[in-house]
Amino acid sequence: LKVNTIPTKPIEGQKTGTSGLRKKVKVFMQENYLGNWIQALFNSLPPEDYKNGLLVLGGDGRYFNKEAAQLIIKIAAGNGVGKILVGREGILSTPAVSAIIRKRKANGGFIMSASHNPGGPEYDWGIKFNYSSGQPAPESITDMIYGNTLSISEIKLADIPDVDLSSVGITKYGNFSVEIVDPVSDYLDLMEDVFDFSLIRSLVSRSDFRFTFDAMHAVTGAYAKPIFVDKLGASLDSICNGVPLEDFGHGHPDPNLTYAKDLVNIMYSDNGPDFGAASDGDGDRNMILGRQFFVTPSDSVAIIAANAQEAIPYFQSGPKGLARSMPTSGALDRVAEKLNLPFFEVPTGWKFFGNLMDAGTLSICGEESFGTGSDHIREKDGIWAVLAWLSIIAYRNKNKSPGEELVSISDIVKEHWATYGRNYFSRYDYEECESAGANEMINYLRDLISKSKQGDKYGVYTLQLADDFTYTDPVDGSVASKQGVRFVFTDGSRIIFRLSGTGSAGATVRIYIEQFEPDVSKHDLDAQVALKPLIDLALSVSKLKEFTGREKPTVIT
Ligand code: VG1
Ligand code: CO
Repeated sequence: LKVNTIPTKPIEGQKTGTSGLRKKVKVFMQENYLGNWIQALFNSLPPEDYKNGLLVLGGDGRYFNKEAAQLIIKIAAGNGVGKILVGREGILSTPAVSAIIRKRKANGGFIMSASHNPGGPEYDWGIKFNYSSGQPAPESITDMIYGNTLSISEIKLADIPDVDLSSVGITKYGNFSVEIVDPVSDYLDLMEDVFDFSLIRSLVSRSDFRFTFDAMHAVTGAYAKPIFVDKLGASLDSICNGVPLEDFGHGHPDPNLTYAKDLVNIMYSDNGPDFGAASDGDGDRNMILGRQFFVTPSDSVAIIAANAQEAIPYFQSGPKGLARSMPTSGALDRVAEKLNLPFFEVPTGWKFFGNLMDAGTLSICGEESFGTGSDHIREKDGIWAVLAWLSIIAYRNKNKSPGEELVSISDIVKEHWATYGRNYFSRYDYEECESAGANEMINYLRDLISKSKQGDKYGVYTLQLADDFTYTDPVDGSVASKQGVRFVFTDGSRIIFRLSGTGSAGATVRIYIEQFEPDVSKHDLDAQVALKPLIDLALSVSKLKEFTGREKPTVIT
């Protein structure tokens, strides 16, 4: 194998955020931009992690993935990787990459995606590296990659032709080989191990249960038909926007109430389906809707955890432990308490769950940002969440004869609230603010918490604690600081502020608002109504309008 050494120079700003490196496509298309980062990654890994090793490569089908795949394959070969497994047409969802790394005992893998960010020549591209147990690379590695991007001087590029990604099979180039794999089969095998597919089929194929899944023209388009239609008996027309497109059909593939508007309209129409779900660009997020009913992601993970043991074979001996990211509501905490399970609160971003899973103390976890998953892999998993919900509903209805009224999603959620209380939750996003104002606001809040003390009054609320969240990983002792400014009040209410680490332009401010309501007679309020006093408090405490000039959020979930 001939390897060419291409001279290069460092390029500023290649620091990884919450989940990989994300920039506008045009930034990635600059000469050597992607090549520098990939080479810096190899410069950061110990040689035994890749020399003659096995890596996985795939992505969400967005614009620029095909060119990027060819470059990544050549740099991998140039650095002495033995074999690379690539999803056909460059397609692999994030959860599928994690599953394949684990199943094939690969050293790691690349995911070409900017997740829920829009795609196309004017929009975003991104790259993420996952490690040998399928988890996103820890900060110790991503920091080293960043360091190496600042001193890089050459890229090692194998002199091989572009690889045909369109059909399954192995091609050898000296002692390097490329295997194109079906994007679905390993992942589907895993789902069949985790869930009872015949139980789910008994629900999905009922004539009195209507299911709809919106793939948002993103990567789950490749998975939805083989899984929901071919395996589980859903009708073909239950899949919407089921073909992955390079620009996601001009959409914003983020499954929430704002960007998945088509699905929301279907679910809130008269006589809509019983179950609606959507997933994001790379297939790791999910939104679950019942008929005229929205399940918040924070409630979703709590309800899955509470019902997992009876409805999902993978959890038949009960989950080992539960965890959520800090801004996610405390609904899951109450389930952990009742089931007497170990419980963890980690910073935003899936990479913090992996160590706990590897240590055997965590099975089910989630984030408020439409991320739910378990230790079957080391990423959040959109289709897994849909299958988990279908399992719970199927289990609850398995003895119902045709025509008998089925237990619905809203019945299950309301029952859960009656048992555990309801954690009202909402997130306000202010996207693409001026960075300077957003940073000043966070600095102002940091200053405020340093001066505040327990017992301070904030309107009707009394302060329990205010801090900038710090997490010490119980497994490896690593510390992540400045993970979000939080005000926790004595009744358990919280307001939290952080800046997004996944945007590609300006700064996105996120405000998270939560209030616990034990009283069943107050569980039927609209979250915006129930939380109004706290939302007003969050806006006034942060002086958000003053700092950012924004009157209204761009997205409310
Ligand atoms: C956001 C979410 C976070 C999630 C991350 C990656 O990060 O808040 O919970 O883990 O996206 O999700 P941030 O820093 O923008 O708040 V995905 O679907 O992009 O892999
Ligand atoms: Co995603």
